[in-house]
Order: sequence, then C-alpha cells, then structure tokens
Amino acid sequence: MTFSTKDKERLEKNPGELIYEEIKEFVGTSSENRLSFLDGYVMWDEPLVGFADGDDEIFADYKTIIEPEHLTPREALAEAYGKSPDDMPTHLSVISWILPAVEETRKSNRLESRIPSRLWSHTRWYGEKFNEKLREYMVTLLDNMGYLATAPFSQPYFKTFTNEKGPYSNWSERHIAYAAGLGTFSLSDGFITESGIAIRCASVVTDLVLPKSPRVADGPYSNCLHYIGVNCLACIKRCPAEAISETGHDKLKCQQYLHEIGYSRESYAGGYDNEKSIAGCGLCQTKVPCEFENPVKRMKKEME
Ligand code: B12
Ligand code: SF4
Ligand code: SF4
Repeated sequence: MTFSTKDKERLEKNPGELIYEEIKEFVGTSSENRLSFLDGYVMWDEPLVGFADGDDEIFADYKTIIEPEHLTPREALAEAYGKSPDDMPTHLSVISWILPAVEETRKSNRLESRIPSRLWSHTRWYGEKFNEKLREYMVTLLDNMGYLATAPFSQPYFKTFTNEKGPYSNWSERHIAYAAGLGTFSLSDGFITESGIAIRCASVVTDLVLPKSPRVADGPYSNCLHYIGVNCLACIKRCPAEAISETGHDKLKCQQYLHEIGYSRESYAGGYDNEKSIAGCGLCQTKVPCEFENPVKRMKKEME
C-alpha cells in the first residue's frame, strides 16, 4: 500500500474525511466483503464511522462500568508498541466503525425462530474475517502515513474473561463505539446505531489527531424503545433461549444457547472453513423495531 502526495494533501485538508473515505471504499470494493461461493454475495452495507478522543474520561470510567482489566486507548496503544502509556504522544484518537448487515441477510434471519439463517451465520463468520482485514488495512494505512496505530482486538493481549454476569473482554468494541458517538446499548444488550442493531463493529487507536464525534445520545440506553418508556419488548419474544427479560440480557443463558444450538450442517451447506464457521444467533437483532434503524429517532419523527 503506497501513500501518494495526493493522499498527503487529503490528509492535511481533512483527516476525518480521509479516514471515513478509506473505510467506505474498503467496504465497497474489497473482495473480502463478498462470498465467492455465493455468487459474490455482499455481506456489509455502507459503514458508519466515528472518532473519540483517546483520553476521553469515559475510557477510565469503563474500568468501573466493565472491569478494571478494560484497557484505555492509551494503554492499548502503548502495550502494542511495548512502551509505557506515559511515553505515548500527547494526543490520541480512536476510530470506530459500524458494519450494517445487508437487507437480504436481515430478512433471511427474520424467518428463523431457533437457529440463525445461513446468510446470518456466514456473515457472522466470514463477515468478521472481513472486519479483521479492515482492521489490518487501517493499521497499515496509518503506519504508512507515519502514525502509530493498533487494533486492540487483533493484538495478542486481547482477552475475554468471565465474571458473575458472564463474559466480557478487555476491549469492548461496542463501548468504544459508544464513546465515538455511534449509538447506545439496549434491553437485548445489542448496540443500536443509526443503521440499527444488526451490525458488527471494530476500532483502531492511533496518534493521528481526528475530530471528536459528538455523543448525541441522552444516555447509554436512549436508542432503545424500552428505556424511553415505550412498550416494545419485541426482542424478548424473539429469543429462543429466554435470555432476555424486562430486566435485561442474561449473557450466560445466551452464551450457553450459542454453544448448544445444534446447527444443522445440511441446511447450511457450502463454504465452510471448519465447524466454527457455523456460528451466531442474532434472532433478537432481526424482526425487531431496532433491526435496521434507530427506532427512537423514527418514533420522534413520526410524532412531529
Ligand atoms: C463476549 C461477547 C459475547 C458474549 C457476551 C456479550 C456481552 N453483552 O458482552 C455472548 C456470547 C453472549 C455474545 C453474544 C452475541 N454477540 Co458477541 N461479543 C462478545 C465480545 C467478544 C466481547 C464483549 C464484551 O467485551 N462485553 C463487555 C461487557 C461488559 O458488555 P456488556 O455486559 O454488554 O455491557 C453492559 C454494561 O456495560 C452496560 N452499562 C452499564 N452502565 C453503563 C454506562 C455506560 C456509559 C455505558 C456505555 C454502558 C453501561 O451496558 C452494557 C449493555 O447492557 C464482542 C467483541 C468485542 N471485542 O467487543 C462481541 C460482540 C459484542 N458480539 C456481537 C454479536 C453480533 C453477538 C451476537 C448477535 C451473536 C451473533 N453474531 O450472531 C450475540 C448477541 C447477544 C446479545 N443479545 O447482545 C457484536 C455486537 C453487535 C451489536 N449490535 O451489539 C460484537 C461487538 C462483535 C463485533 N465485533 O461486532 N457475545
Ligand atoms: S426490540 Fe425494542 S426493547 Fe428490544 S432492544 Fe430493540 S427497541 Fe429495545
Ligand atoms: S443472540 Fe440468540 S440466544 Fe442470545 S439473546 Fe439474542 S436471540 Fe437470545
């Protein structure tokens, strides 16, 4: 990957736009976003991109909201370069992106009530492989431009743990996306963006200074109809594991269901790397009002 004089001019003029354009272009053109064994089926729609200040105090708060192991962007970048957080440059930024599932995938999952559709399952597996390529691409691009960069999720130090509520990690992509103003959490636990909840997300930490995206949400759950007092609860009915209730999402029940789901190999034939490539569930993220849009925004618009 080469970085031309033209790219340098773009970077100086508007770094945020350059980053957004690069992510959008990669999603739009990469063969990794296409399933060759399904006539080049495209998995992800146009991305959403947001930026957070690497030293935003919310990252320190996550040590209490999640667990003390959750890394701040400064710790994550320093660890990737084998240095101390204090040795990192003064200004750090976090780039966060959202990959919305295409309509056909969402529609196919709406028809299911026990296991995910073939398209959802493939998108869970190959779509995350694409997400991984996008992380790599962005880190290489920033490195070629002369900046420090790391995708914490792809680093050997990324870990998942379990506490009494269930699994958590030391780099939660959704909490990063929340910090970058891309959406909020919900009753089902999923992250609701302007393109809905049927998404995947990822992030990169860098010392390229980027404009902080505004956090317009009123609070960490304000894109969910339930938390603004609307009787929705559609996700509760969608969950075959009874892992969602009016008090929230039981991660342990959900995880157990994902392990014991008993996918039928015959009905998912084609294009598998191995056993693991039949994966996911996400029934609570389709056939619900938050599937492909911010339902609270829609409701407010309808009331205008
Ligand atoms: C461990 C894990 C799981 C676990 C636990 C999920 C969880 N809620 O943490 C299990 C196995 C259950 C799981 C299931 C699924 N997963 Co998963 N999983 C992860 C993983 C690897 C780590 C998550 C993590 O670190 N969580 C941290 C804990 C602390 O988060 P939490 O408990 O939800 O946090 C709550 C509190 O912090 C609370 N909160 C309380 N006070 C405050 C205050 C503030 C200010 C804030 C911001 C929050 C907050 O808000 C949160 C929501 O209640 C991530 C990848 C990653 N590195 O991020 C993917 C990820 C979360 N999974 C994802 C997906 C898509 C799924 C599935 C749909 C499976 C599938 N692909 O078909 C299901 C969905 C389950 C559900 N109902 O949400 C996506 C999320 C998509 C979305 N719209 O949210 C992620 C981000 C993967 C990705 N790269 O996109 N997953
Ligand atoms: S289905 Fe309704 S209650 Fe459940 S997360 Fe979506 S908006 Fe919230
Ligand atoms: S991912 Fe499946 S099992 Fe987990 S909460 Fe959603 S519908 Fe229930």
